[in-house]
Amino acid sequence: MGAMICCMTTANKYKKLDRKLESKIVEINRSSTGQRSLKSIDSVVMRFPQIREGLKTLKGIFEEFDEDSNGSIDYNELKKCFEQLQVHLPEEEIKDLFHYCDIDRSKGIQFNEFIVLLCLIYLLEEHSSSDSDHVELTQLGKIFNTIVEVFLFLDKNGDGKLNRKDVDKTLNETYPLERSPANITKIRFKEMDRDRNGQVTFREFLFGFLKWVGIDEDELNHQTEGHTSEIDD
Ligand SMILES: [Ca+2]
Ligand SMILES: [Ca+2]
Ligand SMILES: [Ca+2]
Repeated sequence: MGAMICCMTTANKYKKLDRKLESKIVEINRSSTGQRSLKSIDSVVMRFPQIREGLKTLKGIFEEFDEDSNGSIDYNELKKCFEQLQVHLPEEEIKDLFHYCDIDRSKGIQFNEFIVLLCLIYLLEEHSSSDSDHVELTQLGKIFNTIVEVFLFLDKNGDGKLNRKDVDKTLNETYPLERSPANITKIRFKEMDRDRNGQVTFREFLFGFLKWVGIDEDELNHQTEGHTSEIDD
């Protein structure tokens, strides 16, 4: 516990962002009641190919902004990325987002962290008045909306975070069998809850979900740490 004190300021900033996202999710939840297309884990899993396709588009964007092709986007590359996507945020907020998404503290935004970052920006900026400013982000919106839908499917009480008990209950209702997708999801849930407090925030969910969809294993992620890419295009 004592060791945590040194990270308090950062932790507080994370909490602030967590709360911001939480209320955003609650807001989306309220406004979308009655138009849910996901009714079971099966219907969630059936979306995976579509989500993977969307992620491929994102991979292209990631590579475009990773100017030195070292497999991660550093702070300056991120600032350029925001400029291009016409995301206007104060320096301080960009810094916070950068650290908030650099979950492995590797001093750079890797592909999975980049997806999380864009998704957060999309959610937090979505309803800004000048919609035409965010053409690219809006195009990406489809995939982010789907991810939010999955989250809402699991967030039965609609409080913007996932509780272990609720998730287990939901999944047992839909799938009582042991080797069911539900059981796999339970294991996933455990993985998602990074700080093991029994709750999964949207950020925790996003990282876990990307793993679940399979971007860590498949062709989307050919990160070669320590090597520079030999493919030149
Ligand atoms: Ca880079
Ligand atoms: Ca990182
Ligand atoms: Ca947690």
